[in-house]
Amino acid sequence: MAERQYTANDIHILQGLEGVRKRPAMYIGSTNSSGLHHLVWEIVDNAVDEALSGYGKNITVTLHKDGSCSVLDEGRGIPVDINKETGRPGVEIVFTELHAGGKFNSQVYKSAGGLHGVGAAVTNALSEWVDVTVFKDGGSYHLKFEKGGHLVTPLENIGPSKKHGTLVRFKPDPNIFSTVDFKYDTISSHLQESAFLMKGVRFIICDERSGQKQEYFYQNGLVEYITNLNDDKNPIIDVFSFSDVDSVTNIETEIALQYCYEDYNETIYSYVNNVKTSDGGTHESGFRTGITRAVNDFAEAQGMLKGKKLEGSDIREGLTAIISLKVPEELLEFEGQTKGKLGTPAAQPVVSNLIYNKFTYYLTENKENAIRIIKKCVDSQQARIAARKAKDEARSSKKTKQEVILSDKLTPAQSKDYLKNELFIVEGDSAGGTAKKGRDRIHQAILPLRGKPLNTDSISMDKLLHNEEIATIINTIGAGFGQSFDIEDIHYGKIIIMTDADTDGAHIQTLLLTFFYHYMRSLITSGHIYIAVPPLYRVFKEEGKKLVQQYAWTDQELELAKKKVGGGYKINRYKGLGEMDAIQLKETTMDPRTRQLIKVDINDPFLVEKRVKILMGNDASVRRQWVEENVDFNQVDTFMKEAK
Ligand code: TSJ
Repeated sequence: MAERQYTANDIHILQGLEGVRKRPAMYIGSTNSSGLHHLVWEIVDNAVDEALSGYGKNITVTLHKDGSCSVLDEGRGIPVDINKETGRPGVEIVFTELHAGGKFNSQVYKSAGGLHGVGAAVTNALSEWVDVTVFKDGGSYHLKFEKGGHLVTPLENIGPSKKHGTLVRFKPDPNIFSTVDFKYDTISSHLQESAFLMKGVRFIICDERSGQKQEYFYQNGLVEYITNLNDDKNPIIDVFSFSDVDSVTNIETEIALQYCYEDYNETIYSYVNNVKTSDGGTHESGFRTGITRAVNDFAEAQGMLKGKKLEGSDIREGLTAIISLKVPEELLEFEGQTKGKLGTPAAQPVVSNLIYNKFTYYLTENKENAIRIIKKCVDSQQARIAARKAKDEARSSKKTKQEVILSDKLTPAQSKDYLKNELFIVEGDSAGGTAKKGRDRIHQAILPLRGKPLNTDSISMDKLLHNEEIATIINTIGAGFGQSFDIEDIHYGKIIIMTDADTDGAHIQTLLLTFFYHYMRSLITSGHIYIAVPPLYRVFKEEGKKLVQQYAWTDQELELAKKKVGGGYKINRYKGLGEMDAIQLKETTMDPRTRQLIKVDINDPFLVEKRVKILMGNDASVRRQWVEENVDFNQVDTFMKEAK
């Protein structure tokens, strides 16, 4: 292909990509591990759109040894002909113009929701290089970009091919991201989730770094999604599922649900145009009101209620549900900081009426199942009423709360402004003592855990509940647990797990998280659980009477700290919290002005379930291995750093 002149248009485009490099977080949310993986989702979304248009059933993601990632589809291939307006090939435009994808794509439902949908140009802007090969019309075509989107090899025909499809390989720019390590588990579970949502599309992941490989293909979509989520539970009914297109709005709704015994949580995941809506929205609230009305009306008609209506929470206990909507573009509205909440008003009555009608019909047609479900709901209702009564009695009795529940291990905070208070759950008595000295006594409370009982490999969740340390945690938090957990009663706004940065510490973290996940889930979902991040190094030097020092949390920061402190420095390598004195612990790990906290943000259902299953399982060696491989103290794809 002939060389082109540099035009004003090219300069404009480079400015656009330069803008992405200047403010990456505006486009991909962050530059940590979560942002890194957004680069993959952008590319995969394009391949998925092609598959959903009916072209190509297989999508393969490969993680290469050189740190690059490639995505291959079997679609029509990105157009390579010259666009009249710009004089440039379509494929070049896709990778250089922000939001260019839509120009070519005439689908009704675009997978653009939330943070997704910013386009392949964003991945290009944030990559060291991007290599694109298009197979179509009997030929193969290639082009390559480098250093944030500079076209270094313009489109050329590189010979005949019988294939059709698109292959995009890119290497993220380490100058942009705090980590460029693609996580197999993160990508694998994202692809599995996509496969559940898009029945008939096969997703394949190959990790050439480790040799791991997995294929996901579900002909029964959401039914298999639920079955998978509940595979260690005791179901009350077979999965109930249906789909419908609303004739007025053209909103397409697909729902699958199942009730299980011995499960006191509700697990509801919702999606819009195949993108997860983590913060719910109008479709989820429609689902809630609709199913509540259906069960109440049916139970009342059967004379099973004795006058007392069931509350929504009674009806959702033990319920697992997936709600997947396809909303036409002109009706799409997202809300909230992360755009993870559907705002489309029409979705509320559409979903509410649909679930009401379908579930009422189901209950009528499946009497035995209906009775089992309603019994379970009435049990929940009675447990809720009993818990409330017990609590009221405790309140009106003479003893103050403090007298009843405070453990002698707890060093309490002085303030009664509960939501401003912080509870540090600290590994080990000795670190607990240091934390006690370093704390802000007004707002920070310290609860030391004796490492040992939590630390043993053989501990099961069941034993954990009878564990004295856990009982103390339950009492200290002050809001009950399991069925009777009431987040309104928590005594702390932040609950901060503070352990050594080693395998034992990781194990304690995961045990506690697993415990919270099962018995106080709303603590996690409403963002009250945090993990403290102690530094790994202190670099210091005494200059006369002056102490020059820098803390470092990563090896990268260590190098920076050495430079900042300058020659003649000494290094402390902290192997545990116990090696810090109270002042050091305060300024690095506890003081809100200087510490780093990781907010536990469990967003990925499969990573959570996988983690929980492994941690709850009886095989200690599998568990230990998993913890060693997966619990990374800077793991920011399942945990989110506190915004500072
Ligand atoms: F955009 C991208 F680079 F990220 C990307 C796009 C990455 C990958 C892996 C695949 C794709 C992609 C795009 N696969 N298939 C397509 N299809 C089109 O761009 C296309 C092809 C033909 C026609 C047509 O109307 O003939 C229209 C479109 C949108």
